[in-house]
Amino acid sequence: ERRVLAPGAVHVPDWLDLDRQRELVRACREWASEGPGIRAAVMPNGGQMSVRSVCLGWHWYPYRYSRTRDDQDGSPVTPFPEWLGDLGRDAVADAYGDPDRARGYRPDIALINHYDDGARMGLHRDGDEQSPEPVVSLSIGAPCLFRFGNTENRGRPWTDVELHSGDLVVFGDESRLAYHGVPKLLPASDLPDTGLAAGRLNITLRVSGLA
Ligand code: MD3
Ligand code: FE
Repeated sequence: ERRVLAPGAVHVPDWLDLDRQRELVRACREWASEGPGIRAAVMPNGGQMSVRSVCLGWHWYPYRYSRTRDDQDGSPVTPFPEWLGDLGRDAVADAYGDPDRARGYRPDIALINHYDDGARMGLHRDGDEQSPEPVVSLSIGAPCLFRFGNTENRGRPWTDVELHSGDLVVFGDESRLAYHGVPKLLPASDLPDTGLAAGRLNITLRVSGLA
């Protein structure tokens, strides 16, 4: 099942089977334990983000990318593994129903966000990548309310969508620079046993366009 949210934005509910979700949780636990660990980024105004995150390939901190964790201990970022790029290509092919569209898709960044019950992400645009290639979003664990806005401003119109464990969303074309956010997690009942103890995991794959 594919749901087109807007031109270039496609939601594929339950795309990841349970084995894939468990494999990703295991990998994220490993990545989160390397170096300085999984941390909440600090905004230029001094405020801390409520999600905790870890990056592969390129390290993001507000609002730039670096090969080293410049806002933490300066250590080199964890490499982006080839198998994750393969997963991203499969995701783009399935979401757009077009293997040709996916053939040249080579993500080199993964941003892994963990939300605990109170965490949220305000409406923002992802503009730090130099490439217009799509963003692949994978959700695991507790469901959330995802707000998909317009490309002009933080206001209406927006569409509220529930994202559940295993869901894929691909954001490309005209939707690549749309405002979006996560107003809240939703009550978790009957969650699949992914190995995630609590909260929600979101993995986004991106193309940096950086050398
Ligand atoms: C729409 N993450 O990491 S994923 C982020 O669920 C981020 O953790 C949210 O926003 C999360 O930047 C939302 C969905 C998402 C990701 C990137 C997008 C939607 C997007 C880029 C462009 C448009
Ligand atoms: Fe974002």
